Amino acid sequence: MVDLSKITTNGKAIYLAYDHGIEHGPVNLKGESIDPNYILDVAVRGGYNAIILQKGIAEKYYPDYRDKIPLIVKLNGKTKLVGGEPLSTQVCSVAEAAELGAAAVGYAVYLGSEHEAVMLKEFGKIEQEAEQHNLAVIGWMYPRGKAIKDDSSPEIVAYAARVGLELGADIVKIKYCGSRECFAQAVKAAGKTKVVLSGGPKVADDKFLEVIRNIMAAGAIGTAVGRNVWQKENPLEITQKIKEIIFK
Ligand code: FBP
Repeated sequence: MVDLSKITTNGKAIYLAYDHGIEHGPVNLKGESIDPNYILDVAVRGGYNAIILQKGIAEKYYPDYRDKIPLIVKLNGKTKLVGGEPLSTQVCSVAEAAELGAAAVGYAVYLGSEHEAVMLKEFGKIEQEAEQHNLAVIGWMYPRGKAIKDDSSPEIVAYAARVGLELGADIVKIKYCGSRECFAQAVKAAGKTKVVLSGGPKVADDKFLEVIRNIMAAGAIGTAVGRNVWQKENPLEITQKIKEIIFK
């Protein structure tokens, strides 16, 4: 198994996700969060285990931060401008990510989409190449598309986690399914693949921190969230609160 020590602390992790510019467009990057330097500063000052970027931002901004924080490059992406069944294909190779200084690569699979097979195939290839470069692979395992009635039901979230294990992901990034108990089932389904939480739209601090308490009690290793940190008035304050739960 790949060594995750570069992107974990005592087996636990807090990652800052910032690949939203492509997924959601700048509408979600309100105020200072439009500036990649602002986010990278939050990540460094907040003591994050890694920052998650697409290759364009990594190329232009990460060189100044290379010694300060590990990088996770998200290898595929899609805009929200296309209708129909979700398909996100590779826009960056594993070799390019390694060249950019990545410690790990990420890839989203929209399970249940009519295009699922395309993403599963790419994921398999990425796994193989990442092993050659000694990089960890993080699977954004997101059930989505018209076949998926409820993308955060306990069954579907556990299914997504399990697919990550079956595909060889080192870490899966999954949505919350509503309770500590059901998340524990997803962690169990993921087996030796580690589990991190994917955040979602901004919610009140108390609600968000309760979710983090639940996923950690369920056996997750941490979080890979974006909006619930950098859309907050004080991203460093919420970061501290999240870290107190993850690393306690
Ligand atoms: P958030 O914590 O802001 O939800 O970020 C996690 C993430 O997976 C990002 O990496 C990605 O850009 C975004 O969510 C995708 O959002 P959506 O679920 O709306 O496609």
